[in-house]
Amino acid sequence: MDRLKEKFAEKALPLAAEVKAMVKEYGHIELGTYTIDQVYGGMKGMIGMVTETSKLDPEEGIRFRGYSIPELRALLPRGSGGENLPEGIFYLLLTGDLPTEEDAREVSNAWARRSHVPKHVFDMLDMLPKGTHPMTQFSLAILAMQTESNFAAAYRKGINKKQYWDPMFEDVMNCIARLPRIAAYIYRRTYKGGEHIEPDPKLDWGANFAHMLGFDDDGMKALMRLYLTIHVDHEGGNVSAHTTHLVGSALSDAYYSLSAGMNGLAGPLHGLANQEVVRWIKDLREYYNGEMPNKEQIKEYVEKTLAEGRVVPGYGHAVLRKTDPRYIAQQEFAQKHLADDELFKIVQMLYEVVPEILKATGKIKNPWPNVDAHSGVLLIHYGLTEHDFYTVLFGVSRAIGVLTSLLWDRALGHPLERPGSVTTDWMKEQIEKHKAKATA
Ligand code: CMX
Repeated sequence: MDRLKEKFAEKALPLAAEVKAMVKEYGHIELGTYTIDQVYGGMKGMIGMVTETSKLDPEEGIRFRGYSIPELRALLPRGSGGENLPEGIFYLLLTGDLPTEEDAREVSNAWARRSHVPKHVFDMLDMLPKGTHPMTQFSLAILAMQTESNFAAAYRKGINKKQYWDPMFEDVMNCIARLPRIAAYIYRRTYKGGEHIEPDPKLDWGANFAHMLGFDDDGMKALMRLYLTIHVDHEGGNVSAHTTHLVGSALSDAYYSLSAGMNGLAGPLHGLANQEVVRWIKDLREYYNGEMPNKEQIKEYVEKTLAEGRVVPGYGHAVLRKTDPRYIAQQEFAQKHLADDELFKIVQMLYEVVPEILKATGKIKNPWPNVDAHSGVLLIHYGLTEHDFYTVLFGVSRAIGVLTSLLWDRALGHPLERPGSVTTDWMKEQIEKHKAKATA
């Protein structure tokens, strides 16, 4: 067994026993109540699952295994260019421990060894119309890799449920290792005439991804490491994480589960918002004849967007109530590397103007920018201008969080997920009963 797998087993199996005993003894303890508002409102704030890898605080933002983004920027191993290696955060999410440089290097090497994508995946992609959205291609390619699932093969043969985590570990490692190659293939076939670039196994995971996309400058490699690190995980309830968890709860393997999760990430209220932000800014500029807009014009355009019943992409969040620390991390990167970039200046102006307008509506719970408000401007600066591709980059990173979580689900023996549902007639009956009780 490799060192990382052994370490995972050492951490996960005792916790599985502990959780089982804990639920047996304390399972009856109540955690809170919930309201009709929450049931109709997308279950926001209702505790409904356990996710070991990260926890989101509305005011402070995400903590990965207890560490905030500013803390991790200081603590995780770095690549050249100063940005953290995504391999490091994977190690942290998987084991709960901070990695050494050697640990991160081992993950890099393991992923390089496991990165071979079966030919039929490329053949399948080549059959799709060129104009197929990159997220559709990405989800299909992940699904096409299901032929490789160790978990599905082991289940078919017959496997003790205590061993589920073992083939799932293999699937998770293999799947993550292959995603940059698949994503780069989609990018090159869609936008670069199908001229593909072979991987360079000497490079770390993020740098190799930039290389296969066709960007060999150090700035883009550093950006890719940052990008792939900060997008990994956002606790369990967001659409991509929850979908992966839900589908996986039927013992669907890592490929089925991740492909489903990516279909959720492809929605404009979730990961697709990163492409929508760039489209929206482009439209804004066109509206003002391609000129650099001033704050008054931006204000006018935001108000026009709201009046048309549309959302301002990149702003708001279902849990966060402050500026997203992932936005701040990207803003700091921009201030360091592209302070004079025109698009960055627009993004900065939006930050000054949008929150006040959203607050004034009186209904938007979080007027502050989220991660997607900033990522496009950085990518465009380094030449990755094809914004329909941006959510695939998000997906490559998000796979790390949702798949490590899925592995923990299998190790801890999480069951089939099956919440109750009711009809509006049932709800009306409850309201009548409540009213009768109040007047009795
Ligand atoms: N622009 C305009 N209206 C917004 C808004 C925004 N940025 N954010 C919220 N609202 C609206 C909602 O649509 C809702 O309107 P109705 O009452 O008319 O239905 C109202 O304000 C209340 O919404 P909320 O409780 O504040 O927000 P939700 O938890 O329902 O939704 C989110 C959260 C992210 C979907 C929403 O803020 C939004 O649509 N933002 C723009 C899209 C975006 O940036 N998504 C990316 C999120 C991060 C990610 O997952 O990647």
